[in-house]
Amino acid sequence: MAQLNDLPAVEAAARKAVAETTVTDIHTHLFPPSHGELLLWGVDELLTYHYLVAELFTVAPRTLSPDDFRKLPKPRQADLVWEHVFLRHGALSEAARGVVTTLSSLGLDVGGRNLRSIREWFASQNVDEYLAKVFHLAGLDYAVMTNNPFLPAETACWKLNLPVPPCLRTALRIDSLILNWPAAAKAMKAQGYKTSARPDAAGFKAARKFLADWAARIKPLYFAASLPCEFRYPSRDLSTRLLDEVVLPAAKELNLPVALMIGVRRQVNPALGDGGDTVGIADVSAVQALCRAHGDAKFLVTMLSRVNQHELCVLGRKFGNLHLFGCWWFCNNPSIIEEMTRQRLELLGTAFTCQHSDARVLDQLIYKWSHSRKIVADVLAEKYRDLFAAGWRPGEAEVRRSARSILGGAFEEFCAK
Ligand code: FIX
Ligand code: ZN
Repeated sequence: MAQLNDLPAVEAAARKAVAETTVTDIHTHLFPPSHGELLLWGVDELLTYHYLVAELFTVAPRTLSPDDFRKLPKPRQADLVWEHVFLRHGALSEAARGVVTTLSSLGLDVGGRNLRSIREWFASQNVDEYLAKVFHLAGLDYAVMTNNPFLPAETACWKLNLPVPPCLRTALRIDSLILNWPAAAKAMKAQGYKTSARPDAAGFKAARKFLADWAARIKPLYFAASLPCEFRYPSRDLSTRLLDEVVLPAAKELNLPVALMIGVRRQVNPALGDGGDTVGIADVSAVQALCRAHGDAKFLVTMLSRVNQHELCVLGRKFGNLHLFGCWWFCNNPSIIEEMTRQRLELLGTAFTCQHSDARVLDQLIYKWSHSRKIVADVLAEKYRDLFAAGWRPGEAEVRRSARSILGGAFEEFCAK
């Protein structure tokens, strides 16, 4: 193994490794092109991303209400975001800069600020070819979708057995099964399962069958749920019984990890739709209790609050059935990605997944990964600089292995164990 023998070589190798490593994006809200309008792409979807719509209403004139905004056609909504967030307020936020990075990476003249010509370019794109182009530009092997078996718009597509490109993998999204049994029971009943609003043993048995059937249909890499910051385990809430008697038995049976995304406070401002959610400090000991109570289950965990990160990171070192991933949502900002990645490398080595995109719009893969790669590259270079100063002499392959580990390799290893 050729060793790297000077500091600049080690740092350059770390940056090169992160820049060139193929990434596995373990959580997105993308869909196959064959699922039609479920897959969002193009400049108008980029501009009306709920992050940017929320920003719009921090600067928009009071004469513009979210209700009026939502009634407008998508291009008109995009025009308003472009005008107020970009042209009048300078596009400095991470979400706004993201649009600029994406358009520039596609070779479009964003500096000219001509939205009409940008729109014309997108109108000339073929979605299947464009999907391949975006995955190539972002440097991804595959991305994991969010597939909700309780939503008729989604289940209808799966029951038609439409084509799914290999670069898109599935995850079974089960929030309502944990948080809202009556709604989940109703949806399962509509699909022919013997469930009722009363959470009983027969209903739980049917729900386990529902999960197994959907797993057989779409072959998910994991079950996933986002949970509120008030989530507690164990508790007297029904959620504890649903985890213990439905979700975890089904997951263990299928040897699938359960991804928990914890810390959201949904709909503090419903007028903003998806942009109306916020963050709350969650209870890390709920994760601790789950890992202990279900030592034979695998947990993928990310938390929304910056305040929870250190405690969660330490916990990540206590349980082999716990894998931490991503700088989720309100943590997906350069200053916090840097802090979280440094802390995780210091406490966990490379046994974590440093980021996921959470892309809701296909094109976002381009900026979410180019922005994160840069920060992760700087932090990894810094850590290798310190390791080199201590006397370790890594080879280039070893550095590449570390980069791949935190960009998807460790996730695949965890899922396979
Ligand atoms: O629960 C989730 O998967 C969240 O990522 C979304 O609900 C959220 O709206 C989002 O898009 C975050 O980036
Ligand atoms: Zn998400």
